[in-house]
Amino acid sequence: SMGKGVTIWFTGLSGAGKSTISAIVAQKLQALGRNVEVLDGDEVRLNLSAGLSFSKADRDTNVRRIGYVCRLLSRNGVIAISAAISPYRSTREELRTNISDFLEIFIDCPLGVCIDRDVKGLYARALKGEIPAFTGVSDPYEPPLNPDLTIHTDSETKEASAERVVQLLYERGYL
Ligand code: GGZ
Repeated sequence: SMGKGVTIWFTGLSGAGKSTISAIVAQKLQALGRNVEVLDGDEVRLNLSAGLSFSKADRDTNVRRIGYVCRLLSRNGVIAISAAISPYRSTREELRTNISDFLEIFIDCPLGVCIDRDVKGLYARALKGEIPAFTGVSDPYEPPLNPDLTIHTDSETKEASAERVVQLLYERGYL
């Protein structure tokens, strides 16, 4: 149903928990009767951004495409959630400028913890040099300097993290 739309922009390393938190937040918001769409980095790269690489230029293109879709959705009352690494600070800042209702949420998890988790085995491969330009290993990640919220997935439960996101939406008048 209708309500004020907003773009929730998660940013963080591979394996930090962006997809997990997004899915829980989406479920909670849907339970409140809101229309929600999640644009997951992984999923987007199979569809909207099929064929893009992990060069800086292609990552920026990917992030701008996701931002464009989020803008269209959120200006029409949808809560649009992005869960892409989006490693570059200035590209994220560009989105904040272009999207009128925009919340940047840092999914902060130490690289060592992401490496230990290594859910998909990508870090092991990246550390062996088998995946070039892997974020955090051989490619940059620029953490936000002034995010609307920081989530520490190594020290709080995913339920508590998701609840803090919902709380932020209440505080900012989107719920
Ligand atoms: C980072 C990579 C790379 C490289 C493949 N660097 O944890 P995942 O597997 O499922 O999610 C990661 C995903 C990152 O794509 P994004 O679209 O979110 O990145 S960006 O915002 O920078 O455009 C990871 C996988 O793709 N993956 N190669 N080199 N992550």
